[in-house]
Amino acid sequence: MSARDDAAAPVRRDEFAAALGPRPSIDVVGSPEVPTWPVDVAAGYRDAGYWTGETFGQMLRTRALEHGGREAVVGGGQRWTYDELDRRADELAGGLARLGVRRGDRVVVQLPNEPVFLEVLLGCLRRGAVPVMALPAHRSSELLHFARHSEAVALITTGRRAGCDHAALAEEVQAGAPFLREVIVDDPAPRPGQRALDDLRGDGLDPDAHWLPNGPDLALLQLSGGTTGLSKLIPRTHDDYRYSVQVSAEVCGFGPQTRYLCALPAAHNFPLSSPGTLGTLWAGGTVVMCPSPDPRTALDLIAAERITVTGIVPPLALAWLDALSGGTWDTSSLELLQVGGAKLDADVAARIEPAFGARLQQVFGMAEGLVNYTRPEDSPEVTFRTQGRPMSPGDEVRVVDEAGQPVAPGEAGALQTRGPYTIRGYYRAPEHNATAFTDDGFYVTGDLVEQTPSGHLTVVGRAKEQINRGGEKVAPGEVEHHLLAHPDVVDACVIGLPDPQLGERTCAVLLTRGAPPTAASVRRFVRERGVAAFKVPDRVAFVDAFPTTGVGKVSRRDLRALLTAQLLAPAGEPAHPEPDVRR
Ligand code: OOB
Repeated sequence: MSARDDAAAPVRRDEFAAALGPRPSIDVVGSPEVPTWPVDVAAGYRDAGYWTGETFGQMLRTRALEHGGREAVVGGGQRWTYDELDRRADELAGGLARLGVRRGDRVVVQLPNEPVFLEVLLGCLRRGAVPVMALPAHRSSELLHFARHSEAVALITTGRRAGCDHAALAEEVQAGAPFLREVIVDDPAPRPGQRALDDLRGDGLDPDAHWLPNGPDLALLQLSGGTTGLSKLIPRTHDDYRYSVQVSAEVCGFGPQTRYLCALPAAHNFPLSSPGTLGTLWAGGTVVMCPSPDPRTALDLIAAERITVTGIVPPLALAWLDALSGGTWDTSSLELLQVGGAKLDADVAARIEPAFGARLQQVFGMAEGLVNYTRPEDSPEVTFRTQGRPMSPGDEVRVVDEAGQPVAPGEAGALQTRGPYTIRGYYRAPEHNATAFTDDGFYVTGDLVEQTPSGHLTVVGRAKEQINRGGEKVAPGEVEHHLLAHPDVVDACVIGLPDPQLGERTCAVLLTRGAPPTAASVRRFVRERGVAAFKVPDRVAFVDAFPTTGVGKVSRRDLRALLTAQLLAPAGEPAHPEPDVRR
């Protein structure tokens, strides 16, 4: 019997439950495990019209009814209209239902920048299954964590892409995640024990279509950059995420004429919702999926597809600027270039408009919620030097000192925020939530900012132990955990060092027993533990002892100063004491 026959056989719900053995819990939104907004606050957001109750499944259907024949998504040689995307989402939802994937069940999704990403995402959202938004760069250790922590019942991934065999990766995850019943691969010839995505397509509508999600339900689980440990999962509801998509699209002037190039990994909050692919679909525009953000691929697509807007991180802005200065590309269709995810240098900001012939917009956002944009009416000074202002009138931001008291206007302080699309707690993380959120529900962002009288924010530093590697976030604790598993390593500390391209690069500082291993072997060791390449330390340094703080903790600040001095020291004048910094 083929997998399809098996799935199509009528099964009673009670039989299903018995046949499947242990079932992961269905989350109760609003429980301590899945925190949500207090009832009166939620009512206020509904009264204000922020939350409409419309789900993403409904949003797509409405757009298909309005713009059925218009192009919705392009990429990988395919062009789908709104009608086609809507039909595909229906079929996917139906396929998931036939596999027993219920409303509220978690599904880890790891797909490349191809139209299938939106097909699967919208299929899950229509079914009410909750996608966990993995990036293509994630490897077994991250995927296992997502699957276990969310008790995912399914993993949807691709075949071989960019040198990675995702189906083989999925096999590893399957072996270590007890609730994972289904591994679905976008490949016509799946491995034994896995299922082809095609099996979910083409069998028509969701047989349980009456049992659809509602506005307050969980829509998806975004990923946090993390600080000390593994990524936290970020519970976003249909109500809050759809609102963030809508207000983003409005602030950025998206409409049916918008042609958005999705150049960053599609699952990330920035290209997904700020306004990104979902904002483009909300506005009835066209999404063009860009398989790689390298300048040649992206600039070729901008010209060929008459792209009007795209969003990138600062290192890509530098790479694209460099390419433009050395070659000829037609960027005349581009109206808006969004740059965010990490701090954009003001001088680089000033080069964008002349080079691209497009307006620059700075975007300072976070997967937990708050998104700030610079606006068309902002002066060049504000556009170049600030990271924008909050997008919604419902956003509350405060800038506080170490005692939690508001700083004087214009002074630097820690940014805290709450509002109609900023979460009130991470998913299944009550202990962490106790410190990441204040008693009155503000998210402690870990960013140090200055606020202008107009409400614009300039990011001036970070209070959190996170490294921002050109927009990709690295949690030192997560990498240290892998380093400590190395047989020669006694202690490890991962820090960020300044870098002209990426803003920061990672450096693993190690205390070893015996002769230190080579930097290359340490890097290989971390890679082979199954972590995303962007978390593998860029540099490895060895010390005889760590500088410590008054209470005996490793002083990351001193270590950073020491290694930065060493990097900056002219050749032949090593800083003292001399750490052995190797690439
Ligand atoms: C975006 O989201 P995440 O969750 O990957 O990272 C959030 C953190 C912020 O807390 C801040 O530390 C940093 O990334 N960040 C910026 C920045 N944008 C984000 N730091 C300085 N300047 C900026 N423009 O990165 C994200 C989510 C939605 C839209 C845009 C970016």
